[in-house]
Amino acid sequence: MKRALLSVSDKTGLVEFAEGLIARGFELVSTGGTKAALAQAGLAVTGVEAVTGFPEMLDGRVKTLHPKIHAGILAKRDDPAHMAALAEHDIQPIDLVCVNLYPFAETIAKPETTRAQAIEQIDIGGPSALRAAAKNAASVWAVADPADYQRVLTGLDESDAGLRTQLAAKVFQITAAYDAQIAAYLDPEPFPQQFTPTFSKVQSLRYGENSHQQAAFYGAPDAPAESLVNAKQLHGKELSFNNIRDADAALAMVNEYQEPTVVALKHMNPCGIGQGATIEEAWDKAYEADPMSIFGGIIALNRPVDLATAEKMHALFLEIIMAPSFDDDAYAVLAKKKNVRLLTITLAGGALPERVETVAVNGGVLRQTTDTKIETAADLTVVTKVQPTEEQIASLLFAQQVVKHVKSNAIVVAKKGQTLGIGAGQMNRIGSVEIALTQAQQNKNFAGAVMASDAFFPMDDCVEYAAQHDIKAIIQPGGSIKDKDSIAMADKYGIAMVTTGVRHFRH
Ligand code: 93A
Repeated sequence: MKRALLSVSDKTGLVEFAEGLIARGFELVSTGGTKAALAQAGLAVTGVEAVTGFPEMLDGRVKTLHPKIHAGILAKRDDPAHMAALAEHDIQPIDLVCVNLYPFAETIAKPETTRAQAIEQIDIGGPSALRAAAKNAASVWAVADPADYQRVLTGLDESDAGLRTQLAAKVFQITAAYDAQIAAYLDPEPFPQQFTPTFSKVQSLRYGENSHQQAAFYGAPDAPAESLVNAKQLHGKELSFNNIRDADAALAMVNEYQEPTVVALKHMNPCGIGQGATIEEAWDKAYEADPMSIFGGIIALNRPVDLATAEKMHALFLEIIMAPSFDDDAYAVLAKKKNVRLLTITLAGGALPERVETVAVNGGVLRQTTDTKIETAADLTVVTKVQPTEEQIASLLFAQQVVKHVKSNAIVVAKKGQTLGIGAGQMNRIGSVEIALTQAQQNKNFAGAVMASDAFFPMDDCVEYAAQHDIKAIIQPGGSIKDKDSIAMADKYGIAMVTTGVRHFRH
C-alpha cells in the first residue's frame, strides 16, 4: 500500500484530494489538525504519532520531524541498500507529501500579532518534509499548493514524472519565498545585506516593451492577485507590459490629489493634468492641455466617471481609463469599445507610502526609497526682487507637484490646476523648456502661466527663454553655482522665482 503524508494549514480542497488518494490506493498519515479534518469527513487516517512512536511535542513544534517520516520520504527506491535500511528500522516508504505551510505572511500582516506569535508561525517541519519529497522527486510527489491537487491526481494516474519534477521546483520556490519573508520580518532594514525577491507570477504577458521581447508580471506576496496593486480590470483587452507600467505611473499621480483631477499619461510621462469643480471640467482641462498627445493615452480620474465625461472620452482612442468607479450609464458608453481597458482603482489620497523600489542593471539591481516628497508653500524661498502672487504660488505648487513625475530633464508650464506644456526627457534643460513653452503657448489659457523645473538651472538661458515667452513666475530647486545668474536674469525681466531646495530627478 502507498503512503501519503498530509499536513496542511490551508485545508482548502483537502478532503476531496484525500478521497482521490484513497481511491488510488493510498494510506493517509496526518498531523493533528489535518487528521481531525479528515476523520471528521469520515476518512480513515493514521496519526503521525502512530508512525513515529512519539507524541506531537513542544506545542506542536515537533510533529513530523522524525526519521520514521524523513527516511520514509528520502530513501532512494532504486537503491537496495536504502530499501534494506528502511526494512531494518521498520520504516515504511512515504510516496506523497502534501504540506502547506504555517501562514507566516498572513500572521505578520495582522497588526495585533506579537513577536512570539510570529515566531511560532515559522514552520520547520513542513518545509523539511516538502524539501525532502522534492529532493526525492524521482519517486515521491511533493505537493505544496492546493491549486495543484487536481493535476496531481491526474498525474498519479499517468505516472507523470515530469510533473513531479515541476512540483519539486515549485517547492523550492515556495520555501525560498517563505524563508525570505521570515528574514525580512526579523531584519526589516530597507537595505539588508542580502535580499531575496519573493514575487510570484500573476500572468504571462503577450510580449514585453516590444513584440520581440518576452515578459511576465510578478506580484509581491502581499499584493492581491491582480496585475496592479490597487487596481481591478473590469473591461477590455488584457493589460500589456507597457500598460501596466503606464497605469502604475498614472495611479501614483492621481492618488496625490484631493480635488477632482484627471491625469492623462503617455509613455510614462503625464501629457495633461486638469483639475476642476467637477470631474468633467477636470477632463476638459486635461484634454485641452495637449489634445494631440492624449491620443492612445492612459487616463486616471479620481472621481466616479459620469456620463458626460464618459461620452467625451469615448470620442477618443484611449488605451486605459481608470477611476474609483463608473456610473452605470457611463460604463455602458465606454464599454461599447471592446478593447479599451476600464479599471477601478482604490485611492489612498496623498503620495503613495514610501517603499523601496528596485531597478535592474546588468549584473545587479539598484534599490532606493521612492520619491514621496510633495512641496508645500512652507518649502518655498523667494529669491527674486519680485514676490509671487497668491495665485502664482498656487500655480507654482501645482506645476511642482507634476514635474517630479516627468522624466528628467523635466519642465512643466502650468496655470491654476492645468498643465499647459510639458517638456520631458531632454538631455539638456533648455530643450525641455523650449518644448514645454512651445506647447503651452498654443493654449488659450496661457496668459499668467508659470514654470517648474525638476532640477536647478545650470545657466541663465532657461530663465531668459522663459522670460522671452511670457513666463512670470518660476519654481526650481536652486543649488547651482550659477544660481545668481539665473536670479539676476529673473530680476532683469521682473520674474518671481522661488526655490525649494529639493531636486526631483526621474530617469
Ligand atoms: O511546528 S512545525 O514546524 N513542526 C513539525 O514537525 C511540523 N510538521 C508539519 N510544523 C509542522 N508541520 C506543519 O503543521 C505543516 O507545515 C502544516 O502547516 C501544519 C499542519 O498542522 P495540523 O495538521 O495540526 O493542522
